[in-house]
Amino acid sequence: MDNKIKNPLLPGFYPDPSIIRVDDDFYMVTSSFSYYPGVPIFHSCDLANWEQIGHVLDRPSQLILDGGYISGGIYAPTLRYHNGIYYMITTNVSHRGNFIVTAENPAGPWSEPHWIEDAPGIDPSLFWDDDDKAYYTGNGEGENDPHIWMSEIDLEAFRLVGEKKRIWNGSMVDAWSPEAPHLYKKDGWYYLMIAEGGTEYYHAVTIARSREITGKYHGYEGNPILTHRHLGMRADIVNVGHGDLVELKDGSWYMVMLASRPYGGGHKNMGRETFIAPVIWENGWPVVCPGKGMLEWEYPAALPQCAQKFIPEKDDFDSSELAYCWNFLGTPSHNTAYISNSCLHIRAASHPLEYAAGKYPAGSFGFVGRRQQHKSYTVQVKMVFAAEEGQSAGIILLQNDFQSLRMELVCEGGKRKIRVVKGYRNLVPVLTFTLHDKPYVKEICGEYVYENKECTMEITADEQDISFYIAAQEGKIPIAKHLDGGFLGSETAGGFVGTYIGMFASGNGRDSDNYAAFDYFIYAPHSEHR
Ligand code: 6LW
Repeated sequence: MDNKIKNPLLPGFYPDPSIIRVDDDFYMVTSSFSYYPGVPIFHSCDLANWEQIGHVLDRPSQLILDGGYISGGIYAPTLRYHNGIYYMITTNVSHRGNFIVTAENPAGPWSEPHWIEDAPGIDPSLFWDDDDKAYYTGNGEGENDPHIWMSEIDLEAFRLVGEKKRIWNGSMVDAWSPEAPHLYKKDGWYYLMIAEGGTEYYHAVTIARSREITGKYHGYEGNPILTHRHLGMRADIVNVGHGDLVELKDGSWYMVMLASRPYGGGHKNMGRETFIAPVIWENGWPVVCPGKGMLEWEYPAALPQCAQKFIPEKDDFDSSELAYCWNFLGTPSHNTAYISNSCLHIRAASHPLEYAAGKYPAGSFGFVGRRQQHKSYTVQVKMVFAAEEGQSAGIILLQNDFQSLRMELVCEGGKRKIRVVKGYRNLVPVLTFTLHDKPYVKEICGEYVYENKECTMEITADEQDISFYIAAQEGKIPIAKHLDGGFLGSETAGGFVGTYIGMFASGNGRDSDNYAAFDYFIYAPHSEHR
């Protein structure tokens, strides 16, 4: 039976994974930034096959994203379980900082946020000692004073107790961005595992240990325990870091972590994804990827195979609820989108998707999208949109607030047309308008006069070679062919997100009650993940 554990474990933009085992079940969460609902949660019983069981933050009261930007919102969640309760602790960098939600069932419902006052920094984590006392670890604020701190925490009152203690600065004298601290206890030692080097090419996982929970923590002389920084920027897998450990029932260990797959010129269009590696312990320290020293594409099965529900390539929008793979951008409002008659209706809300920058008042984007999970794929949608003057709707490859590629049915000067638009922040000043002090370029890559309201749109991506077509009576018509998708990589875009493939409708600056109706959406990968 082929039940290998394959990397990436969660392909596409799923960074900062955190994992737990509860008896025979594994659960995992990842960051979600300004996408809504937030913090996707997955279940597995064999470590190889994962199924999304919901989102931890699925109500507007749990996830306020107003005023943020795409790489704001929810950072690095930690998932833990103690005495029958599931805890998810994370940071909303756009609203009030660090908070905890709890649940009796990991599929939800999860509680309202319990905000942790006076807890600076990001990447909070929780740990319970044998005496049931709970501890909070987090990273210190500020570029100039990077460190990891800890405090006892009262999880009845959800507040920090006693003094905050600095426990480690990282493994190197000039350690950069010590973050993602997680505590574990094994054989009488407290292990503090962190990420270092920043979340790009120099990313690494390092570890320290202490006999007392509050320290002193001594760094492992063999640090880092995992990195790909020495493989160069064009390696198959880069950015490896930000890990969390899990112990199986049989006493074997694994680490999940984030990493990226650059392609087509070293571009990381899929952002940071979730990977896994086996771990053994030698002389009281973990050895990750024993005998190899780097992540591999697959590992032998850890456990007997469990049934997995495969996500179909085609979504006909037959269910009244959106499938878990779909996200909004920013917190939606009640009328952002709805499903009826097996169609997803998206309101042409005020905000142009041309640039999604700066402010995310609830409901400002008419956008529903899913992650790009493969290097090469075909996407097809069938859409009906009675575009009124200035309005547009269609499909978009959205990297961030400034970088996107879309095909839209637009009404301009009383004429309907289909066009492909490339929007990007240009570092070289060109004749353009200025947004947030940075020049922003909008390039029309192809245009086609189109009187119809109904349109079948297709994107094919052969790695970075991207083409847009519509299906018309005359056959398949190319609107723009062989565009270079490399600018959708997170290394040029900056920030923390990966590319989304979405359906959108926009009033382009003017709010409206007009909806675009999407009959179906097909996402068909051309090959396996790697
Ligand atoms: C996250 C930090 C990081 O909070 O990137 O890779 C930040 N590590 O730990 C955003 O994902």
